[in-house]
Amino acid sequence: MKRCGYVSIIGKTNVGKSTFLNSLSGKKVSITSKTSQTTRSNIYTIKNIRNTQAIFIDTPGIHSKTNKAMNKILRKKPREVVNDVDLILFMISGSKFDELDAETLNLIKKSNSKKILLINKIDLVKDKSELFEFVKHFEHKEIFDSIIPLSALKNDGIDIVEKEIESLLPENDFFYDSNNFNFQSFSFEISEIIREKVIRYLGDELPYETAVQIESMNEKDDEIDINALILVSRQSQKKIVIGSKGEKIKQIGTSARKEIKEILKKKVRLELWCKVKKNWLNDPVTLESLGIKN
Ligand SMILES: Nc1nc2c(ncn2[C@@H]2O[C@H](COP(=O)(O)OP(=O)(O)OP(=O)(O)O)[C@@H](O)[C@H]2O)c(=O)[nH]1
Ligand SMILES: [Mg+2]
Repeated sequence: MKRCGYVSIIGKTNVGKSTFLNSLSGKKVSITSKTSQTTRSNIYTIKNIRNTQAIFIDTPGIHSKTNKAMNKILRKKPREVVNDVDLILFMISGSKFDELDAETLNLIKKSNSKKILLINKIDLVKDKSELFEFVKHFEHKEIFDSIIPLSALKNDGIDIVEKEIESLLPENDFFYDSNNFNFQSFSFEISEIIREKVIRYLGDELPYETAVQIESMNEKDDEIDINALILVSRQSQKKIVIGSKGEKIKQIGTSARKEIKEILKKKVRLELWCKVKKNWLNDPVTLESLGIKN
């Protein structure tokens, strides 16, 4: 008997959704960082678990409302994959539960999909009895088919989640022949690798006001030439991205090039430029060109 279905990962920003998806997939599918609002679109990947095929969707984390167009679009993304999926993995961090978690829970509660509560980052919970009380509180609510504490970062508990997914997905033939199907475009993947490095090197200074646009890509048998733009909203931010004597943008480029080279197993020439584009977070045309769209 085979099983197959769609599984969305939904939760507040920064709880570890993308880290979990990468651990479970055994490869890097979605970029991660210690700052909020890292994931900006719904990211799909397939994982075959014995006789079960799960199509996972990582979503941008729920964050506080602002007036920026980008935030409005990002807040809609999880809502797109609440109803038409077979299973929702609702993730929270440790035994903390705040208004944003409550808002996210309200969002998924109405869905008819099966639901698992993933309590992530248990490696940071010192008093495990706290966790026990917390789980008991949720059991009474009868929202979830299962409650699993785990640590995505330490790869602890992922196998239990897999087993639960196997038991909750419906009987179906596999939708995809291969589990190597690429849902995201190649240029999107490259831009995400660069954006991850931008956030990691500058995250605390430039919270989420940067984006990466691929200007050109020229791939040959044994090498690839990439030109990419790092977009910022203000001149002062451009200075931060470039750094003194260009050292920051150089670090970002070196680290991105290394990762792209490892994936493609070919020589990579990467040219990075930083450009000020005022108000890009509010400009639907720029947002759409970055793959951030309704
Ligand atoms: N200690 C600990 N840290 C974790 C764990 N899982 C994820 N993290 C860290 O939490 C931070 C956020 O992880 P992400 O996977 O980017 O979080 P996310 O939920 O995808 O965030 P958004 O894309 O903004 O919604 C990163 O610094 C991760 O390394 C965990 O199990 N334990
Ligand atoms: Mg994420």
